Amino acid sequence: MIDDRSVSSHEVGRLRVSHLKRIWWATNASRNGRQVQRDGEWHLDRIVIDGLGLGLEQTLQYLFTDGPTFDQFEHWIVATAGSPEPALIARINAIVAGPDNPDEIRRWLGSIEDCEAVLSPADLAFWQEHGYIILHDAVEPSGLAAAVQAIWRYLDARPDDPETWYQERDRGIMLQFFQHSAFSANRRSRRIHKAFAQLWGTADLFVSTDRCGFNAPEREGWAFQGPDLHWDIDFEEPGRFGTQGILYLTDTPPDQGAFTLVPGFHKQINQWHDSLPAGQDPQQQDLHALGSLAIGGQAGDMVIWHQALPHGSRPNRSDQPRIVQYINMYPART
Ligand SMILES: O=C(O)CCC(=O)C(=O)O
Repeated sequence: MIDDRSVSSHEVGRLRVSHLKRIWWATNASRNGRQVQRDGEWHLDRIVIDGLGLGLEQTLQYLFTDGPTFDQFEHWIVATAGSPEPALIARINAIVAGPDNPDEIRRWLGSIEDCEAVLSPADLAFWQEHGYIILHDAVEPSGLAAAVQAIWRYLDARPDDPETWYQERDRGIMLQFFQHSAFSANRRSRRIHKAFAQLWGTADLFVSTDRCGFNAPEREGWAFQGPDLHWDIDFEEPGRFGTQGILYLTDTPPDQGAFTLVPGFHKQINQWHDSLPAGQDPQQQDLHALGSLAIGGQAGDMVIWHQALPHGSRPNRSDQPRIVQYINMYPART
C-alpha cells in the first residue's frame, strides 16, 4: 500500500533543516511496512545526512532500530554530531528550496573556485587515462596525527602492542566511526576540495561523512575479510561519472593492504558490461584478471578514483596496520 500521509521537504523541526523531517517520516513508514513514493530524492537525503555530519549507515541504523519520534531524532543528531551551523542550514535549505541561489552558493564556496589549481595538467591527463590520481599532502600533518590517535583511542588499542589490534567487534577493515574533530578538519581540507572541484568542474560540492578504516596484518585465525575488487555503482549506467576517495593516514606500502584498483577501466566498462553473457553478475567476475594494481602511498596521500574502476582492498601482509579515512565529494546540485 502506498502511504500518502506525506510530510513535505519544507516541514522543519527545531533544527530548522529542510527535508530532515521527510527523511524521518519516510524511514518510519518503510519501517512499518508502508511503501512511500520518493523517486529522485536520494540526492537530497544524502546532502542532509552528510551535511549534518552523520554517517549514512549510522543514521539509517538508528532510525530503523530505534524508531524514534522526530523530536528524539533531532536530539540524537545534536548528541551525535553537534548542532548544525546556521550557514550550513541556510545552504541545505537553499538547495532543497531550489531554484539556485547564486549568493548563497558564492558565500559558501569562499575562494575555492579562484584559488590555485592543485592538480596540474599532467595530473588531469593521468586522470583521463587511468581514472585515478594521487593527491599528495592532502591534509595538514596535524590532521593526520590527530585522526590516527582518534582511531587508536576508538579501538582501545596501542600501536606498540599487536595483541590489541585484533578485536572481534571490528573484524572488517571499515570502522563505524564517523564523528571526530580531526575527521571533520580533514573533510574541510581546501586542497581536497580544490582537487575534487577540478575533477567535477565545479566547487559547489558536498563532502561525505564517511567512515575510517583499520586493516590489521593477517595472522593465524585472522584472514582478510574484504572488500576485494567490486563497484559501488548502479549498472543501469555503468560508465557514469562519479568519484570516491581514500586518505592514507599513515605510510602504506603496497603489501600493507593497500587500496587496489583496475587502472583505465572507466574507458572500457560500458563495452565490457555489454559483452557479459545474459544473466551474469558483473560483481561476480574475476576482476583481478582485468589488471588490478595496488596503490601504495605516504601518510597524507589521497587516492581519488573514478567510480567505474573496480576497486577494493587487499590482505595486509606487512607487520603494521593500514589506517585510513574515506572522503568523497559530489555536486550539491544535480
Ligand atoms: O579500503 C579500501 O582499500 C577499499 C575501499 C573500498 O572498497 C570502497 O571505498 O568502496
